[in-house]
Amino acid sequence: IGANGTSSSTKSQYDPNFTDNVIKATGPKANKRLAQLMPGLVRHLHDFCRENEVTVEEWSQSVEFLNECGRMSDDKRNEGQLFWDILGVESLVDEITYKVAADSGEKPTTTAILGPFWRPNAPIYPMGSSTILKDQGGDVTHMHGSVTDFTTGKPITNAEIDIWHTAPNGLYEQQDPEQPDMNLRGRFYTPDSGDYDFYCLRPTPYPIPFDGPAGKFLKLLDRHPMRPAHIHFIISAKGYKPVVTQIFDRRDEWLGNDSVFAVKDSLVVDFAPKQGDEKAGFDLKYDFKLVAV
Ligand code: MBD
Ligand code: FE
Repeated sequence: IGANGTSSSTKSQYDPNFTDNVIKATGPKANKRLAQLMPGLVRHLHDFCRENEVTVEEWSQSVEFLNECGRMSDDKRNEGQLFWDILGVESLVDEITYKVAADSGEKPTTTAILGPFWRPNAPIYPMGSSTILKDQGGDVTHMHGSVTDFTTGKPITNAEIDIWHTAPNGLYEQQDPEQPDMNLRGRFYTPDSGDYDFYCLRPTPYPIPFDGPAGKFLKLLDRHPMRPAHIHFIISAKGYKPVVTQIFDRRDEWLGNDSVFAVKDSLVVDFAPKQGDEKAGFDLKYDFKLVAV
């Protein structure tokens, strides 16, 4: 039985004009983008409810779910974002927003989702320093490479590399009272050579926070909350499109099974054992390639 009114017994509940009336309620001075989005949004939502015969009881649960997400969120917890993440929506809009036209051969650095744990104003460190503010174990890694212009291949000077990742206990610094403020975060600026290097940790796979509504949702879907080990970056430079991205450890067991669907092949990297560096047991080379605006 559908919106086309073919079922005589339910016709009145499925007035074919109902959805159009809601869409037509938008006024002539409406926000342009919203006015463009509303017809599709209302049509999909209404069709969804009709097709699934959503009840008042179920709809109330969805209201409560959204309210719970809001109540749970503050500057350290972004439950709304987590919810969209487990539905793959942040990954989808990331790709829609940042996809690059050129699809053959070598590509500029691919984007990946920001996630809920970036913080502004991470400490600025000189090249070669470490983001590790407290010894909590883990595999110290010397990460290095270059930031170049994808088209010309020329080094980019004064590019900002903003990095953040979890501690070996699987927690970001703001989730964990035992970690110093801004632990495992930092910003680095490239010199004329465009080269960078710093010390960080080989990341650990970890569960997205699952003690809230997003976690309940995962459980109801018989899904796990794990993300493969990853390091987050924002690479930005004057005259270039900023790249929000993540890199992933090829050895990670969750690589093909990310709870927020963010893994892309070109972002999978190899941590190599490193000899002769008393500070680091692993070496990681990764080159960032930016596209001019
Ligand atoms: C994370 O650490 C993350 O990076 C993303 C994208 C979503 C949830 C938790
Ligand atoms: Fe993350």
